[in-house]
Amino acid sequence: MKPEKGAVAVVGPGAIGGLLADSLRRAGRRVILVTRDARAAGALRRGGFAITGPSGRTRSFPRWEAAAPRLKKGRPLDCVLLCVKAPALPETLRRLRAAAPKRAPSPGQRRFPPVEETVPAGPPVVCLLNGVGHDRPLRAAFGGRAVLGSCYIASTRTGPRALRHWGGNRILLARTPRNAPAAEAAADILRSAGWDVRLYADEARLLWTKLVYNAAINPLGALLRKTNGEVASHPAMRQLLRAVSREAIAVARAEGHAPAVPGLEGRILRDCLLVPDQRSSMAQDLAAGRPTEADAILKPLILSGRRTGTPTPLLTPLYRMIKKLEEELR
Ligand code: KPL
Repeated sequence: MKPEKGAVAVVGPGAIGGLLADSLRRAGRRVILVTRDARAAGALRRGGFAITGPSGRTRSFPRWEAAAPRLKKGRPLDCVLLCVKAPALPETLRRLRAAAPKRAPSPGQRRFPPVEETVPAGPPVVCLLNGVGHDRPLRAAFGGRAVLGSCYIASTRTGPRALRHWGGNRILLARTPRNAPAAEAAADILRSAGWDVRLYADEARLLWTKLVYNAAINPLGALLRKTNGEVASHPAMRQLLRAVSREAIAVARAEGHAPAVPGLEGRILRDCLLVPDQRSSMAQDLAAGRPTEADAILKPLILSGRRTGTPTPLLTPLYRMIKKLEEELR
């Protein structure tokens, strides 16, 4: 007999989390949305949210099961998707640790590897955060259940309860000797909801490739208040996009994490043109007065540049300008 599909918790149902939640629900999963506060949870329970897909068709999903600010102890889960932004991670980890969900493996089901004493056994915890530097806290919190990854999905929050998915459906997950069963289980769950999931052995390279991608696209769109397509189409902005890409690629190479994608500079440009109306997550955050991911995306590249003697004449001022605006808009 086929085991019944268990529930998936989506922590941070924003532009990416909401999209993943919607796809899992349509694939027949019970999905629990975990929001920052009780008010947001209440709004989702009552009103749900609407998603406009790449074809322009809008679907509405009212009546979500939302549990804020934490998951109930002992609720059986097949997977936890951590979709919060980098600045919210420390607080989110504290909340999750306080109510770590458990799932006892049933006979015939994949077993999860032993984890640190302080960490209860449980479902894979997939983290699709932009930037680097979150690997340690995640492994400290979840041990071999932590699955780090990157997604190449263009999605925008167009209103408090509305999302727009412009395109892209690739998710890369790192499968290491320590987390292999969790990574494989998570990949199966996401694939069953229609995502193009690839497992990749070199976690650092996977994260640094997305780091370069975000460092090139996000700050420019945020500072210029332009969509990714506008940045890539305007001759002067495109020149800058290319130059920032080259700078970030040089830093990643010097750090020993050469991009996993050949010709990344051209790929960045093409991807921006493929989803011309998408605003980067940093542009969305800055416009909404939220803290951006500059410390997780730009700062590590600047520090690495200093360490390896790789100049960062563009990344450094971009970082400073974003931080200045962040401060002013707070
Ligand atoms: O990851 C993104 C982001 O906005 O953070 C991309 C894929 C670059 C889309 O803009």
